[in-house]
Amino acid sequence: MQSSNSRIEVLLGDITKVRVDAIVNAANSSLMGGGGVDGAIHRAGGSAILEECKRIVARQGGCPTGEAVITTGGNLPAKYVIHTVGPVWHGGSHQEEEKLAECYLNSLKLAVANHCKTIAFPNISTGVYHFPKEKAAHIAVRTVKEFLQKETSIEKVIFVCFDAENALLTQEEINKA
Ligand code: AR6
Repeated sequence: MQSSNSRIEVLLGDITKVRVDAIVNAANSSLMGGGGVDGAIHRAGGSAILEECKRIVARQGGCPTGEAVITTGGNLPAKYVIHTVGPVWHGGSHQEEEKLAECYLNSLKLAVANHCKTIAFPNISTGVYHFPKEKAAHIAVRTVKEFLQKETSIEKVIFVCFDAENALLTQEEINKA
């Protein structure tokens, strides 16, 4: 089996352009779209994504922080979008770190349940939600590495970073033993 590190990559760029089985969206609980990567995904993927989000909300209500739901990728090169809701950073004493780890874990579980072999993540919560980037990179990479050690069906996890600082921090975490 390939080591978990060889199945993790960093890419500097736009996640809406990445051809994988599933891309992850840093959404909010309403699932009704927003700014940042959420806005970019809905713009590029078209109305089919929002229509499916509306059906999910009608069924279960919104998506709580740390949880994830899956929709079509619409017009995106990715087959699916996994929408997860990151924590807003409130100083670190409101379970922000646990919730961020749950985002990655629940997204990966949903990917496996939907037979996805390749998945791309943005740097969840590090934009509008102001989670410190270094801490977020540590949690993201640790959670993915631990998951890949147990789950062999995922062939590739790509961290698609929109800024050089996140790309560097994420790569540094991957390089750690
Ligand atoms: N591809 C990859 N990463 C991107 C892209 C893109 N096209 N666009 C932005 N990023 P944010 P959050 C990066 O603010 O902090 C939304 O309004 C961005 O540089 O998108 O989890 C939602 O609706 C940053 O590193 O998400 C929520 O209300 C990362 O994606 C709220 O923002 C996350 O930044 C969620 O806030």
